[in-house]
Amino acid sequence: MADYFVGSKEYFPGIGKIKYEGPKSDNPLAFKYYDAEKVVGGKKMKDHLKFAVAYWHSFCADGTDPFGASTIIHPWKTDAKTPMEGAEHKLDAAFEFITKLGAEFYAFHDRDIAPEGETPAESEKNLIAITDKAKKYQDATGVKLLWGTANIFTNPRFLNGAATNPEFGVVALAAAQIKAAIDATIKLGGAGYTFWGGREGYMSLLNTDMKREKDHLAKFLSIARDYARKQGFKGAFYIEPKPMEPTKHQYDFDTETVIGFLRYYGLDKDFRLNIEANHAELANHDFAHELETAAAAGLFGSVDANRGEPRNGWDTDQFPNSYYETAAAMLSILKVGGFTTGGLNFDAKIRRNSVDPADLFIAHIGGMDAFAAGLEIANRVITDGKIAGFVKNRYSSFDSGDGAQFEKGGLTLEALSGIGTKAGYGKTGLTSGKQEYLENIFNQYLLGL
Ligand code: XUL
Ligand code: CO
Repeated sequence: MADYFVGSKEYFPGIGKIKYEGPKSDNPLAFKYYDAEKVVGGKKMKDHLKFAVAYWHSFCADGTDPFGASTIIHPWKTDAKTPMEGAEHKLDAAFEFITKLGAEFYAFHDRDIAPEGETPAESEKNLIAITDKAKKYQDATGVKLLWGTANIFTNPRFLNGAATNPEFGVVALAAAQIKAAIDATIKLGGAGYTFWGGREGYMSLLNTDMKREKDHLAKFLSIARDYARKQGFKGAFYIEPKPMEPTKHQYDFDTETVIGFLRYYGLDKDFRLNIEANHAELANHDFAHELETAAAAGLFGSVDANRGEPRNGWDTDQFPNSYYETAAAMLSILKVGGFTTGGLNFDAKIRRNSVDPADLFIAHIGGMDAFAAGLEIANRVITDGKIAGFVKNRYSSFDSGDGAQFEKGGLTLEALSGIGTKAGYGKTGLTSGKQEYLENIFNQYLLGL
């Protein structure tokens, strides 16, 4: 039996199972660092990293940009007579690609996997038919669904938003999609369900009632949660922050904003964060900053693994390739105990001039290698313990005595001020933060790979 899946037709002929060949390999279709079964820090690489292939970028996006037509030919689209046949071929191509690559998960929007019909009922019927087939393919291959979601931003009816749309009728149509997408996610055993608020924001304050829109968004999320739980969904709900694009301002601006929103509306028991590297950058944050912010709130969930182009102000969704950034991210992820329901979903697309079928493999291989290397580097930082030891010691004055009392809430402002006044100025506070020393240590681990 082949160690990969081929459906009605082989869509990536000439490419077999991608194998680990080590850092010296010059085979572009081999892993240099990602060795799925290798144990790092007590766990296999594949179980740490939980890679997912994003359906929309890999099997739908065709290189179109605001200045040019499509450049990437998808044979699974061109060889189909009807949209449903196209969806079936796309599913074949997706499972062939995912199994050849050796990723264990995938993620999709409803409209990526099945076409919209003439009516909401027909759309739902299409989704049920294709996901029935996806279930069979999952069972046959062992590939799992990291999360499902609904595309409630592409169709023109969502031009003023979905859950935050000023027209009730649009909110109801968004609900029809979300309900069907939740059903599909449950059927496929999805570990999560993601809400990325594509157009849940505003283009102008002059036509916007912000309070009402945010209330509607919270109401929508809470009834979606209630429905899914009633249907037996045990997985995580994710909110994926992004500050802007396509709206001028998106309500889920960044992780800190989402945490405030979830807590204000009492949604923080069920919802966690799906953090995307490129979105972090658009919000003027480091990727690791967003991960640590979610972790500090106990709301870390999953990751959309990609990168931006630092000098471009938009979401370029490129494949991750900075070992420094993946190491910093993996350090934050390991510190919080690793993924539970989440994983590393490649919300990334090949450039429009990457027109060879092999380019899709090469891009994913690079991203998987970057995170595997990041994992090894982060594991060494943790095992060695120098940096963590430094951080622990930096706060040690709160571990006992008056500092510990303060942390416990045992000191009034008068008592605290009394301690400061009695101690006097002296040299208190003139302690080095040792940033360069720590950065140098981090670089030693990076190069010691
Ligand atoms: C858009 C984006 C989405 C979400 C899923 O910027 O990241 O693809 O990940 O809707
Ligand atoms: Co994303």
